[in-house]
Amino acid sequence: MKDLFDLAGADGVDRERIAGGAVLLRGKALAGEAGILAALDRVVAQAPFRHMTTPGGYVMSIAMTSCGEAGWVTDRSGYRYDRRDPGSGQPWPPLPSAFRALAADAAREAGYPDFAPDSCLINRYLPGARLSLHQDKDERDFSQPIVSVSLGLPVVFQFGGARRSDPVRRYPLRHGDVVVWGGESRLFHHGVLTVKEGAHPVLGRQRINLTFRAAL
Ligand code: MD6
Ligand code: FE
Repeated sequence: MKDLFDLAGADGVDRERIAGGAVLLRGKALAGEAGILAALDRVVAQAPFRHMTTPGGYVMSIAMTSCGEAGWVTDRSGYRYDRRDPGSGQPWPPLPSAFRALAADAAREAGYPDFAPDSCLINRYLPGARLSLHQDKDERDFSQPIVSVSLGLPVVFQFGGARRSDPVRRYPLRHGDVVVWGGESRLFHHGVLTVKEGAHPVLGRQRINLTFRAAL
């Protein structure tokens, strides 16, 4: 669905408004790809991916880790942001400068010049993993957007509305795509369909999603 907001920037990145306050920047992460992937390896070496348990007792199909001042965690007691990695008891690795630069640049391009993330949640999907419709509402300040970076295998992103029963639209997300999301759609329901079997030329048999948040 294209509208008047859609245009290609000087860098050739295609901008598509997918809802009020939400913009899809196709291929935005590609220019800095090598630096992002090197930083990702360093974070994961320090804070490995793990499968967390939901408050209801289900083990998530997505493996997660975080970096920044706080990381998103879930266990039997609930969802929250925690300043320490529950796996190690240590603080999370700091936000790499390459991560911070990409998040700030994408947010600015989408109309959020003051985005100051203090957390990056890193999700790893192997083929068969999915994320059911949810709202991101554990952050303190909903005036700040979320910046979401897709790497590796493609997936279909589902984007609904304020109510769970609202109609859902679907957007394919590929390696390097960035979604910036805030304003009137900040609390809209969303999720991803099951990642299909495949092998990405750079990342292999997985999809990685980075979501930057102002959590604390
Ligand atoms: C994913 N993303 O793309 C899951 N949440 O793997 C999210 O749940 C998400 O992409 C808030 C804002 C952007 C997102
Ligand atoms: Fe989310």
